[in-house]
Amino acid sequence: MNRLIVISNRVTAPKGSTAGAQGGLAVALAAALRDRGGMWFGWSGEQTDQFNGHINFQRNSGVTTATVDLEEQDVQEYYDGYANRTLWPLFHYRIDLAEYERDFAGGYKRTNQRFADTVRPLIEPDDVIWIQDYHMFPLGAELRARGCANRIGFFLHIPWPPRRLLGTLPNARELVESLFAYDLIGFHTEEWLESFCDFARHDMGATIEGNIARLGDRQVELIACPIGIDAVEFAEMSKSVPARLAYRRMRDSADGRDMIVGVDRLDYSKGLEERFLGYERFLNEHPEERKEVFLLQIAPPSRVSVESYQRIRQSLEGLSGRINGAYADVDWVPIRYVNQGYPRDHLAGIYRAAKIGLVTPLRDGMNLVAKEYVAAQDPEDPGVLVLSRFAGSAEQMEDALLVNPYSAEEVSDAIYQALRMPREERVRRWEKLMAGVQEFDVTWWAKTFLTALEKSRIPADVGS
Ligand code: ADQ
Repeated sequence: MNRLIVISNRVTAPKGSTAGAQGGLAVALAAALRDRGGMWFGWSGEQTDQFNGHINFQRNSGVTTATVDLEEQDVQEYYDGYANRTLWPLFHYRIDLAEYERDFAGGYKRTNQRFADTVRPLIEPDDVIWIQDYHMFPLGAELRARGCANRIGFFLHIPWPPRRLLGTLPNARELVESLFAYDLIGFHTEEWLESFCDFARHDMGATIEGNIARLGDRQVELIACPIGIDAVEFAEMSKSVPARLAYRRMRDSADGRDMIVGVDRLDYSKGLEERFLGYERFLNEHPEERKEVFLLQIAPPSRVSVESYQRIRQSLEGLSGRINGAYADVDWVPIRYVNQGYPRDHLAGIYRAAKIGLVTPLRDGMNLVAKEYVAAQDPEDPGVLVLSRFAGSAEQMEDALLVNPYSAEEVSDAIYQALRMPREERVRRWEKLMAGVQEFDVTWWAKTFLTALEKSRIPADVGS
């Protein structure tokens, strides 16, 4: 089997023996790396005065990681700038928040060139290369320009925007053209894949036949390959001692009330404001339910140096404060709003204690919280997943209560329906959801993508 080189912005290979303490993605990629040998390359997360291309190699649990430090300007323009202020909002349909700055675009290109210069000497002729996510769109083309003829795959973890939105990005065509350097591009859903084809066809003049897109003398294969979680492991984790303790803590503090849970990075794409408003609507429309439920929203801050993230945080503080002020009683608070992260095993216990998992992003590439919530449930008495139709996971999770997250009425109705749902129906829905979560787990995802990449053609034209 050929060696595998995984390249992503941040490298999160497992450090200790408890794989469950890490995210599913890290677990799956680390497993593939252990099977095949190779390494995981990316940014260390550290800054240095001047970029020097020094690689820090480490070996943990059978996985080699290779990381480089970036200089401050790279971090500002490439990571905080183009990745998080330009591409992230645009690809989540928020052109109102997208900032188009030449410096960001320049820093993004420069940093990808630096990654290419640094990793190129580590690549052997038979290695298979797998690049992850929107931080690194042009990396494949940069490697080709350095004579790399290997199979190179790319996976996009976020949505692909509609062509009219993407058209607002200066140099959108250049960015998309660079993607034709890959042999295979993976998306979570058919919808994102079709949006890509739409732009490639209408704005670039590419031809699409089956799952192959052609542009000039280049061709790239496309695949919809939804990521999953490590389902068996997560279900096991929900029965662990820390999970049981977290479960007990929640049940005791709930004092007989039903808990609704939301768990998200604090990000405007996750629809947290709309979720609070939908819940407020529910409280308003069903006064008799008021003291029977509460919403636990766990939202650790992310990307704190970006202004739009500071604004959403302020707005949520205001909103939760207002709703609590309006509805709380001396012995009940409607929203418990918590800004910290929890270990995954605690989270599993919290999910299991919740009657409803409320997952209502406005746009999400996939959304793994929906899958984790399902995997953590008690098969005899499972909770109900309320899921946004605009999450990639909705394509696979039709047995959830699917809602339009922009409609406070729909969110309110779904909460009411979920609270009233008879146990038989909960079990029936959960069994179907769980079967999907188990079958299409994260190992399936990595295998499916890598198998397709192995089968894809060797590029004909390298170095142009
Ligand atoms: P994210 O936007 O980060 O990922 P998501 O898929 O929900 O979104 O993954 C979040 C992960 O962080 C989950 O595993 C969750 O358990 C964990 N997490 C969230 N809040 C936490 C907390 N308070 N404490 C501990 N852990 C917490 C991006 C895309 C998604 C896509 C993934 C994977 O935006 O659409 O599903 O990549 O491709």
